[in-house]
Amino acid sequence: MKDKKNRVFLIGVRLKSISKEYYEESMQELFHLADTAGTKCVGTFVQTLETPNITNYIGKGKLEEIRDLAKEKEVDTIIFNNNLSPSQSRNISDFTCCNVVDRTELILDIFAKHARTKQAKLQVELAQLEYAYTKLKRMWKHLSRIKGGIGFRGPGETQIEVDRREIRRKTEYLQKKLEEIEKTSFTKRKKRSGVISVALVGYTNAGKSTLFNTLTHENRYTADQLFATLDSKTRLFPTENKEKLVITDTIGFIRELPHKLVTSFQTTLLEVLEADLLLHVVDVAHPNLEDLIDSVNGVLKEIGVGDKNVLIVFNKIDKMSGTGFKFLKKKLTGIYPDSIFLSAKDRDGISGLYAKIDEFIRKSKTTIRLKIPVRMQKLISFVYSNSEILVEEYDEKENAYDLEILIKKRFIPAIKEQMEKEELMAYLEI
Ligand SMILES: Nc1nc2c(ncn2[C@@H]2O[C@H](COP(=O)(O)OP(=O)(O)OP(=O)(O)O)[C@@H](O)[C@H]2O)c(=O)[nH]1
Ligand SMILES: [Mg+2]
Repeated sequence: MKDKKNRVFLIGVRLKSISKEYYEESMQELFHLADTAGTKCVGTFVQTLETPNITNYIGKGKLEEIRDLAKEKEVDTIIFNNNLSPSQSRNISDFTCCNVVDRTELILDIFAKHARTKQAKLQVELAQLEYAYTKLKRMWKHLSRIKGGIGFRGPGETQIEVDRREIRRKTEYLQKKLEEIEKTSFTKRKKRSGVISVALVGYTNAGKSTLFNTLTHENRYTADQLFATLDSKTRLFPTENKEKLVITDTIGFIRELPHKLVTSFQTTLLEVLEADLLLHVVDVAHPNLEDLIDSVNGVLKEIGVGDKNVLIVFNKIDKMSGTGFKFLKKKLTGIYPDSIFLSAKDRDGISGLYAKIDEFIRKSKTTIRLKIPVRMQKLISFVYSNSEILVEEYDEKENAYDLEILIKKRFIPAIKEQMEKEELMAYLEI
């Protein structure tokens, strides 16, 4: 979907177990995705089924209707709100003479369109390969089922094995390249490890980049599009008590994105993994915001974010008004006590965010005194690179540094461990 606008149909199969409202909203999201991908939607079809049709995903009658209308309306691509198996894609494409794209492929297309940096491009390529690999795996399962397994070693399998090997080889190559890029960002992150770091996370289009710009006076690209941001960016931003802080804007999440694809962005997401505080940005005007919060929490869990400090930022309050909003605000504050309401666009409520961040900084750092013998070089360099030295004296008698430092509380257990090993606990004053 590059130059000219493809005319598309959007197709969804709602399983009976899923509510109508939820599904309608998810079709709305598909519409937004299709629009972001640069297509022109000229029709939408939704069919409710007990289970998807194995051959065509949707019913044959519906597919006939789609085929006839596609011809009449000059539609060349049909986009599914579900993920299809390779054989389903092929069957539908053969029957309708249209290009068939499933939900994940559409998202990957947007990723490819929006990738600017080398890192983002590599990550997208990796994600595409991961998805191709899963599809091949499903195709192989399907083939072995229809051919009956025993004695089956036909060309189909051989080709799939060759393809799988090729994909694996390329995946490894891309991972290596990404690791090289990661080495440089690791050095940058290490340099900042004494500074409090905050990462913006949230559903795509929640307003993360807008908030990033508001806080840092940067001019990062923002748009009413899904996945406008693919690469992460970190900047210093001053707080009211002049404490140094870095903030990172990063890729948005979306529900039902296959697990593997998220991990392709692991390098970008490292900033999230290592942040001291996460600001989970939520579009408060979204009709299904609690679902979105849950899916973001699901992705955070998947990428290995444990029990980090998270502050929920309900954004876009300028779009809300009246008693409806008053009730919603009360309800949300009840569910998420550690939350804040603001508008990143017109700065309303921003001072409340600063106050919360200042409170977090106060809680997360502490002053300690410690005496480290000069021979403990490793501990000395750890302390010097991860804290702010307030007082530094050299004790000649003991050949040790006498220090007063301001340090993040989370580093204290590591220091304690080292001191314990050398039986120097008396040298530590917390
Ligand atoms: N009305 C209103 N619109 C906002 C606000 N914050 C962001 N937006 C709009 O919401 C859309 C998405 O904003 P972005 O900052 O690009 O969102 P994002 O979370 O970075 O999105 P991705 O990078 O795509 O994941 C843009 O059209 C913004 O102008 C706000 O406080 N109020
Ligand atoms: Mg963004």
